[in-house]
Parts: sequence; structure tokens; C-alpha cells
Amino acid sequence: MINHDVARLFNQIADLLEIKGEDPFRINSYRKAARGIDEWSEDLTSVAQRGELQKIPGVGKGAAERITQYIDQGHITIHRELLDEMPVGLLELLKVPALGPKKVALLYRKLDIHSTETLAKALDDGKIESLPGFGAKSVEKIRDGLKFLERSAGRNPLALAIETAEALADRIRQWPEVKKVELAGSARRAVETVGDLDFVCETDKGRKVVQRFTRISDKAQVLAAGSTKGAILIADPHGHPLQVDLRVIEAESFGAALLYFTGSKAHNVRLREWAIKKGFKLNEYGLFKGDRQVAGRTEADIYKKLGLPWMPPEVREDRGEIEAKSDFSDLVDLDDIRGDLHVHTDASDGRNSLEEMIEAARQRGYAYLGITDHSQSSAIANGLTPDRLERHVETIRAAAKKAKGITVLAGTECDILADGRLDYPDDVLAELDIVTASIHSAQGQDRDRITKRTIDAMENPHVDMIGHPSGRLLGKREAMNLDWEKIFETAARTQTALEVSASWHRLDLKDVHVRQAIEAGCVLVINTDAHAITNLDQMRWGVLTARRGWAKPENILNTRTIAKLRAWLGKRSS
Ligand code: DGT
Ligand code: CA
Ligand code: CA
Ligand code: ZN
Repeated sequence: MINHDVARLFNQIADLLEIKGEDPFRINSYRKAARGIDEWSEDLTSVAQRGELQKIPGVGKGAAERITQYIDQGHITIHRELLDEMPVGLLELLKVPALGPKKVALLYRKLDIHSTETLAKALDDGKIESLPGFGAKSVEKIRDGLKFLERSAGRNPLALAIETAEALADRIRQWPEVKKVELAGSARRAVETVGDLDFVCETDKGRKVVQRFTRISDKAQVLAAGSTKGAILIADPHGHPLQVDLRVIEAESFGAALLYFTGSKAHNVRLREWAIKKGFKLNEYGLFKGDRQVAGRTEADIYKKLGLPWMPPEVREDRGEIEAKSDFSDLVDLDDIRGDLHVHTDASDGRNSLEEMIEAARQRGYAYLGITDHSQSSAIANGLTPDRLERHVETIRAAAKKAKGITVLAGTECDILADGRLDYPDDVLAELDIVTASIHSAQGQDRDRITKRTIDAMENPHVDMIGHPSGRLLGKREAMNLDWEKIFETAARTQTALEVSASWHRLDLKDVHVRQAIEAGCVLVINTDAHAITNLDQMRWGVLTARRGWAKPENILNTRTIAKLRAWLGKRSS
């Protein structure tokens, strides 16, 4: 499908023409054509073969010629010419949230600002305030916009994005004109980082709802406001800027819009192709047979008419889900989780006491809890020496006896040392109910060494699980350079569970590794690595990540009953 690429080129041509100060009519015709092309569900190449390009809304003779040129030559001459005569940095400037083509044009013509660097410099020099139409407020917006662009390409960790989204949705839902509001986009699909939030809102009073939306907070910056959509820039709970898009739509198209704006783009494209094969046309307004809408109110109606099961948003990535012949209704859910097997207490670096952690787990309805404080080499984490561990285990066993309705397992999160040894001797590990082994040091070792460290740990019969296997921290630290194939093969053979760390900083294993591990026959375990009772709530991020890897309850150790868990642990250490 080349449609999206062609539409993007057309929009870029329009932007560049606008910066140049060309005829608004001509600019507008490029934008109209871009919209028509982007919404057209059939590949342009086939349309061109039949000589029917001009049937696409917005596409006239000139646009049709340019599309043909793209198909024949892979580029569009006018686009090349514009890029030749204008600095490429202008395209980057157009990505700054507070800057549209009009403002970029002014900055370029009056101050020769043609890149994010020259923009940053002009901001520092205080030059922009002097331009007509650029008050202190819009300068502030540009400054924020630039920061937003610079900060790891503007992506936010999933958990922060969803927390922000849920708070916004609660507000939006209360407006009298709103019948329904749903989160869409990458956040609904639970992608590990989120570019911007997307909401789809059912209403007959679109303009009014958009107006309310742009006033949702006095700190929000308004990026766009119209009759069908609004966009604002707000701050997430950690003060990072986050763009929020809201689309308003009437009831008969709500499901179609939700489906479209949930994406992913790749899933949409595949679904549209599938629809065409079945003689339908699919867009964000509905599923059509000729001009007649045959579905659109709900996502489920649309999938059903297409002969497909409703697909959970987490699998909508064009990773084989449409062809899968699976209805995905049996993916693991938060309700399936019966316990958490990796938590810390104030015996090492946790904030809460053993009793508090047990009580919090019991209140969540968990059947079991694994206490896994740090081992001796984790000095900054107040890791336990064998002597302290021995006393800690006694305390845990005493508390376990008193705890009602929950089984408490005594364990450790044992460091895998830089030389590959474990941080406790085997006879110490043998006394424990559960052992997680994790790497916390020398993460930069080469692939062979770091892989061998993990594998050696798995070969130890006392080691039940590997904690946060890749060691990555979202947006902060890269994953270790591991040979995943070997890791999965060894984990499957030794039946060592691989953790899906639910900690919002980690999500580790990540989605694609979850899927590979399952295909390799591994057992997974979703743990929070909680260092405080409130962290137990992070289980949901791990479950979402596992669902993105198509995990079912039977793939996840901590969906098992305590009896089955005990049986599994018993088999391993014999
Ligand atoms: P993000 O925001 O970068 O984390 O990722 P998304 O997936 O939320 O992407 P976004 O916000 O640009 O657009 C939301 C959804 O809208 C996207 O997942 C699919 C749909 N969409 C947006 N643009 C296009 C497009 O050009 N073609 C198609 N087929 N779908 C699109
Ligand atoms: Ca988005
Ligand atoms: Ca968006
Ligand atoms: Zn831990």
C-alpha cells in the first residue's frame, strides 16, 4: 500500500508551498488530495492501472499525474524541487507542536530560522518575541514544543500515559453532550511507550465537546480545535508534556472510528485489504457495501461482518493476528493472576514491612506471595548476608503461619554476579521456597559473557525464575546484549520461569520476547518487583505486556493454584 506515503508527500508539498507563500488555492488542493488518498482503502497502484485515480475524492488531473509519477519513478518532481530550494530542517520545525506552516513561514522569512537548532538559538537570544504575532505566550508554547520534540522523540512510558488518560476520560465522561468516550491509539493497544493519547467520543454536539475539551485545564495548550477534532498539550504525572487528540463522532460511526484510531496503522491497512477481498470498503465512518453502511456502531459488528472475531487492542499490530484463526478471548487477564512472586520488604530496600506486604497482597485477593529481598552483593539495596537471610526466613515462616488465607513463600532475589556465580551458595538457596536470579551489575558485558551468566543461573536447579531478564529501563537504559534464542531454549529445557516485570519502568520481558519465549516452550511469571505496597498495583502493566505477546493463563506460572505452584516448585528443586 503506497497510499499513506503518497498522502504524506502531498501534505509536505502543501506545507512547503505554504512556507514559500504560494497561492492558498493550490496549497489547499494538495491537502484535499492528501486526505482523499489517505482515506482511500484500495492501493493507488491498482486504481492507477484501471485509470481511475480521479475517482478518488480531491484528486484532479494534476494530482493524478503526480501519483502516476510516484508509481513510475518513486518520487514526485515538485516535491524534490521544493526540497532542493528550501532547507530540509523546515520539515523538522513543522513537527514542533506549537508550530504550523504559517508560523514556520514567518520564522523562516523574517529570522532565517530553518532548523530546530536555529530555532533554539533564536529563543535563547530573545529574538522571537520581537516578531509580530509572537507574544510571550506563544514563545513559551514554542519553547515547550521544542522540549517535547527533544525528549526521547516525545514518547511517554505506558503507565504514565494511561494514568493521565483515565483521569481525562473520567472528566470527559461527565459532560452532558458526551454519550461515550473511549481511549484509542497506542495507549489502548498498551504499547510500551506512547507518542500521544487519542480519544474517540460519541456525541451529536461535536463542536461543543471539542470546545470543552480545549478548556479541560487552564494549563493545557490548544494545538487544534475544530468541528471534528481537538488537540491539546498537557503534562503527565511526572511533568512531561503529552499531546492529547480527541475525535468526535456520531453513534453510527463510533465503532468504526474507535477501530480506526486504535490502530495500529499496520493492522488498519491489513484489515482494509481484508475488507476489500470480501467486497467491502472500510474507513473510519464504517464498513460499506457500495454506498450502504453495513456496520459501524461497534467494533465487534465490523469484525463480525468481516468474518473475524473481535480482536483485543493489544494484538492489533499486524503480527499475524488477522490470519491467526484464534479468537484471542483466552489471553491472560488481571483476574487470572493469583499471586506475586517477586516483592521486597524493608529487610532489604523495600519501604513496607513484611506484615504490611502480606496484608496488602491478601487484600488484593491473592492466594500467595513470594518474599524475595536482595542478596548480599546488592549493597546499595541493603542486600542480606547469609546470616541475615537465615533470620529473615525464620521471620517470614512465623508470619506465614499467622497469615490467614494467603500462602507466604520465603525466597530471595539472588544476584547473578559479574563472573557468573550466584550470590549465595547452593546450601543457602536450598533452604528457600523460591529463588529469583537477576543481573544487577556489569550489564555492559559482551553478548557471550552476559548470555552465559544468565544461562548458568538457569542451569542451577535451585533457581526458579530469572528476574527482569533484559535489564532495560524504559527511556533510560538499553537492554543487555543477550542471545535470546539461547536464553529461551535454556529456559524451556531447564523449565526456569522468565519474568515479565510489571514494573512500569521495565516491562521486561517485552511484548515480542514474551511471544518468542512462549513459542519456544518457556514458562513465564508476571511479577511487580514491588518495593512498596502501592507498587502491587503495577501488575496490570505486566499483564498488558504479556497479552501483547499473546500469552494465555497456562503460559503464566502465577495463574496456577497454590497446589500446582508448589508442585511445580517441588519438581524443579529435586
Ligand atoms: P503513537 O501515538 O505514536 O504512540 O501511536 P498511535 O498508534 O497512537 O498513532 P497516532 O496517534 O498517530 O494515530 C492513532 C491511530 O490512528 C493509529 O494507530 C492508526 C490511525 N491512523 C493514524 N494515521 C493513519 C494513517 O495515515 N493511516 C491509517 N490507516 N491509520 C492511521
Ligand atoms: Ca497516539
Ligand atoms: Ca494521535
Ligand atoms: Zn527485585
